[in-house]
Amino acid sequence: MRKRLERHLDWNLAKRKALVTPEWLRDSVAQDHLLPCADYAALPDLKEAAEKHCPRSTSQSIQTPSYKPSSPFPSPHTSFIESPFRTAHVNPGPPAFLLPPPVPLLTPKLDHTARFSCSRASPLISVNQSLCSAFDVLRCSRVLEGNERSALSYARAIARVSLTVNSAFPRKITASERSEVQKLPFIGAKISKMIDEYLFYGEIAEIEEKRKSERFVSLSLFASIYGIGPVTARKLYDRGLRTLRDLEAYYEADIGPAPIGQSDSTEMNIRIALELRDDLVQTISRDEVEAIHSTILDHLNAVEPGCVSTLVGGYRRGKPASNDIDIVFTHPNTTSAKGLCTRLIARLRSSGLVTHVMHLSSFHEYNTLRTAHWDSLEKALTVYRTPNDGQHRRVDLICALPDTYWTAVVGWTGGTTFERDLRSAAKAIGLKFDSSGITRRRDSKIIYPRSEKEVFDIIGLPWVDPTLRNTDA
Ligand code: TTP
Ligand code: MG
Repeated sequence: MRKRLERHLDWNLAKRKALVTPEWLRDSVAQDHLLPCADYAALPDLKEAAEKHCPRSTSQSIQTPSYKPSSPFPSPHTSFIESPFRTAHVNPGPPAFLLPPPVPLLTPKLDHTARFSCSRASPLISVNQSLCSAFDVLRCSRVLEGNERSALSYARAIARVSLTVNSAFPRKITASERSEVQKLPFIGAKISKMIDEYLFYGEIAEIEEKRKSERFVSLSLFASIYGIGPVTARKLYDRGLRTLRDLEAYYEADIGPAPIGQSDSTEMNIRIALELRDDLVQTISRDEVEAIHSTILDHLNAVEPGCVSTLVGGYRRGKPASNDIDIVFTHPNTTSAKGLCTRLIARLRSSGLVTHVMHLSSFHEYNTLRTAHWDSLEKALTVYRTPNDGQHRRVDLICALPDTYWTAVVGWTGGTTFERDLRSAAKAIGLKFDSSGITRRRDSKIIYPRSEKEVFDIIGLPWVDPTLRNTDA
């Protein structure tokens, strides 16, 4: 109804657009070209406007791939870049098996009460965001203190309360719903009590105290430096260090000047991270993520034409700003894919785009005698320097073999609890999932999914769009 529409959109603006129903998009995708809009006008009064302003079909079709897992590799191709809130993102030509899955235009209804978070829909901003952020203080504190078990409880509670209670749609937890929440898996007595306290007072005393505690503040600060984990953070604290200044003094005294190029020791990485801290603490906008991805791809395709890549990590989950940039890439030809990361790094370094390589690991062959996967991904954790303004950014480059491309994409998209639950869900049906493949436990048979959707199918999970994998606070 016009009245209803006008609650959201000015009528004059509506008349300047082609306002159509979702069927237009669905049918256009199905027919692989942009259909005329008039028949899909959102309101009869807007039919004329829809016709007038309809985007015209160009010679380039919609580029939604037809999904043919067993197709051979056709032509070489450019990369595909994620659009923020969609899954399919294809430029012409990738080999069919490396194309993303057809986009489910409507995400199938996911069960908010499912045990594993990888079967639930976890949007970027939770309806219970401040409660999640509060629990995250305790989760971080437990990680910093080396109490993994307790940290896991809070991580699970966050993933649980982040979306909803026992209802069809995400809803803010209210006093009337607390008993429903408290029945959910992973919401034990202590967390229940905290939820009560939060509902009553709007905050949780233990968490507010923790936020202010000197130990928590210092440990968090130390652990924010790349290379400093909880154990080192505690050691530094025990030596009497409290501030960034203390840290700088300590590492400068102990280690000497920062090296250029690849650093092999953790201490060197810490030294570099401290030196570049002002740049590295800045978050990276989506535009910048895309620009850096695009530059790296140009270099990648110069090294080996025909590569494909996906921007993964928080960017893919729709985060407006990321702490680092994670890129998974491969080449359809296994031989060309091997060693690609090392070759790319050599090129990026000689062009001055990569200033430091914090870690570089090469492929390991899969050993069938082991039930655990060897890491068959080639990884470079780097510092990238933007050519325009010389800002340093953390960029993780993950090169997969074509067979492990989709498990790598799923494994590096996150979030952390989503990934953990994905492994648990796989284990529950006798499989082992990690970024470098899926193994059947009983006979170590390796299964290589031919698409991201197939990863979910094999593990028996419903498809969850990347933007709904934000299980962490
Ligand atoms: P991160 O880059 O650490 O986190 P993020 O991208 O979700 O958020 P941000 O960068 O903004 O802080 O990790 C991305 C994903 O990659 C995450 O799901 C975990 C996975 N991962 C690994 O599998 N191995 C690793 O060594 C790291 C660092 C991440
Ligand atoms: Mg990241």
